[in-house]
Amino acid sequence: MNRISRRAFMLAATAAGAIAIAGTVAFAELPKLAQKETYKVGFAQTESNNPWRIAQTNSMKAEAEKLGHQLVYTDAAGSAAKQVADVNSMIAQGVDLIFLAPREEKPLIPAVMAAKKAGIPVILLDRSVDPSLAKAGEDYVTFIGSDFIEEGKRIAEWLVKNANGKSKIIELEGTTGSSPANDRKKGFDETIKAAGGFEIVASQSGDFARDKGRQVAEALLQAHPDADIVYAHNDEMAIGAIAAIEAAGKVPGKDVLVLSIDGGKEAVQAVIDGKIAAVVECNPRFGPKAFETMLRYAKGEKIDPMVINEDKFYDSSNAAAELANAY
Ligand code: GZL
Repeated sequence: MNRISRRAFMLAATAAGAIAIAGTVAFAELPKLAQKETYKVGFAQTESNNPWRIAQTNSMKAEAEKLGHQLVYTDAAGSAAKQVADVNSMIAQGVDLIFLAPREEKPLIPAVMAAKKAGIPVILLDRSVDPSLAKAGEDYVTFIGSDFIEEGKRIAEWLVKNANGKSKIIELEGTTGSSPANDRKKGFDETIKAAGGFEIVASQSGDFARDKGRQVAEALLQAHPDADIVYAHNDEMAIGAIAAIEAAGKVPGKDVLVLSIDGGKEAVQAVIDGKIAAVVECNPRFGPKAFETMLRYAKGEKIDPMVINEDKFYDSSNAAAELANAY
């Protein structure tokens, strides 16, 4: 404290709503964002291993460029530990705000808290963190993304109406510990259980990946030859499962119903081709809403704890008409 007295610093820090602890300042309140022409913002992406993530990244980069903001982009290549390091690097670079798509709900908590302590606001995109460990409006500004429980519920409700006697489900889960995997399972499983007449014969992670999804589907189809439904938490695993079903000498859409979430062009085309029965969209085009939310926050507007993206629904009734709009 050689420039100003310690007492003056403590008074200033307290007035700013921060708690001065043992000489360092931990922000008790959410860091603010000053209004200015352009910003230096971080986007800590979890990985780029599928069309959904690539579409999300492209949307963020395009919007940043359109608005003239500097984007510090990192790709954690599927490692939560690297994603934490990526966020810490952005903090060290002194970015104004961080957009974070946390790979898993718990390991990214230290990164969220480190940004808060450094006085840098965080907006969660697409995936969330464990709400018992960090809260919107207190530790980060908001979560922008889909309602994953609703996505699982919607695909289950479609199945209940259209199963036509099929009832034995293989569930291909997304990345273990991620909020989309946790909540798509919760929404689907609870709805199926309440409806009655179905059995989830196996449920295993394919890590949101096409080849892992195919391998897991192959193993589970062999272990459960009576399975006649595959519910995949994303298109990549659904398309992998189609290959597994065909490798087993069965016809997707006829012998085994395939259900998915994401709604990319390849999956919507598979609906047209009769290989996927239904897909709930999970819109990856975050750019406009992400930066709009950032600017609203800078203006001091109250931001809801969750800013939910609306998701479309595709089945044989609308897939052909909607294909052009799919990402
Ligand atoms: C969902 C997103 C998921 C997609 C997958 O918001 O986190 O991650 O559904 C992607 O395709 O890997």
